[in-house]
Amino acid sequence: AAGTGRRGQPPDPLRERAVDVLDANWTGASTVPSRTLYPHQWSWDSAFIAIGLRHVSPLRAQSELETLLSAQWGDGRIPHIVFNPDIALDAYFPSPDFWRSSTAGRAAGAPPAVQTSGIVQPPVHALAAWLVHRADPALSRSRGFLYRVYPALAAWHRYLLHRRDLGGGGLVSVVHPWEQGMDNSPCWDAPLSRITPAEPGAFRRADLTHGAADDRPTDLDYGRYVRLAADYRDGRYADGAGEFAVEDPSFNALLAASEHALARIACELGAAGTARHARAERLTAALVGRLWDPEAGMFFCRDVRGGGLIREYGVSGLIPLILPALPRTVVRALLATVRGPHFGLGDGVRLAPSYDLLGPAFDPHRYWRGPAWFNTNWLLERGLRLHGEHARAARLRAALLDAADTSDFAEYVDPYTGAGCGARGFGWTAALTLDLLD
Ligand code: 9YW
Repeated sequence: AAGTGRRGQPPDPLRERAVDVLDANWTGASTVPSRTLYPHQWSWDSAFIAIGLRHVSPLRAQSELETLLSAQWGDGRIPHIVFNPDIALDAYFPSPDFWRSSTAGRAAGAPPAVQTSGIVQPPVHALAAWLVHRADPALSRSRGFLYRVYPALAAWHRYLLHRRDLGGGGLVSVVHPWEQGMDNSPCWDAPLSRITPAEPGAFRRADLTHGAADDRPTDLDYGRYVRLAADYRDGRYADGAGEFAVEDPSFNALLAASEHALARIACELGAAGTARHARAERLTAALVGRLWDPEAGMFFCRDVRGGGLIREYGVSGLIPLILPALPRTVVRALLATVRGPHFGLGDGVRLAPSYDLLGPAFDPHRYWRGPAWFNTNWLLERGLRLHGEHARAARLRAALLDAADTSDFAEYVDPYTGAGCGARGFGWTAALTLDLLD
């Protein structure tokens, strides 16, 4: 696509560079988040990547989601990683020989021919499928795209709602910090502190070969991640028994948004979407009922195995802004928190940090403990627009485009300086740049 402008416009250099990143990360059937750090297919990355790819190649965007769904398990779960068999085992840890999906996951219906992880990631997929369809409805209809993905997406949501309501209040629990996607967020510190870490000698981190140690989770974090994942695997990926179970605002808000999208998909296929819209509204009400703290004006995580609400201001608690049925009082209070001292959006920082600027654990460079990420800010931009905050949304959009440009599509950036951290040429950063440009 290099050198071509959109709709007769002159070529936009940022757009061309974003397209180049997605081309470089494309493997033929899906897109890797990063050639160096993450050389396989990741679940929520692929959803965000498809949302951007639809502006370049709706066909590739459809394939991205179809490839992911072809690795779905019989119980409905969409695994967080689909491994590329051509990549060396030691390029990423934990590798397929750790997860052992085709044997340990057999009872849960893991596919026999493709290797995957056994945990999940946030359900952005139905939202992505709907947006991809809308980019080229004629192509989508001619390929039966929605007709084919709808049952898989419905089974995915069913898995989450039926097997993962570990708190019994109508919300989904994550059973590992990697499932929520914000790996080392301070929100996990309390529930993780109860987990006995795996022995340091029992595994070898591959991430430190490509990423700076100061920008990454610590060895102690990794010991606990490994312990939790190994226990889940050794229990044959059955749900309910694990020591870690947390209801997270972002994960559940994305499920509700995707349930609204699934309702639209059902309508497009000639069925009624009413029951799905109603379910999305019930999820929204459960989010408010179980995770909203009116005094703080914030959604918090709930530690299902322990101490109730975890009063840490993680960016996850702002993501419910994407929901249309959020009560007006909640919207108003949440918007004040976005602008207030904990996140400082538009007043101190141009991009929302992943964690509380005032929090004792805040670190502007360490992964999900402070840096600003593009996917969470893209979601916030949508939320601001949805609730009529157009000027704020426009400023956030401009800041995102600027940060993507100057950081060379970094994985995350210092929220104060915009300096890039982690991998460059990062998949969802490039994809969401394309979406914002269109
Ligand atoms: C890891 C791929 C993934 C993202 C997660 C992010 C990181 C993997 O990278 O996790 O090995 O730490 O936290 O959200 O999907 O980009």
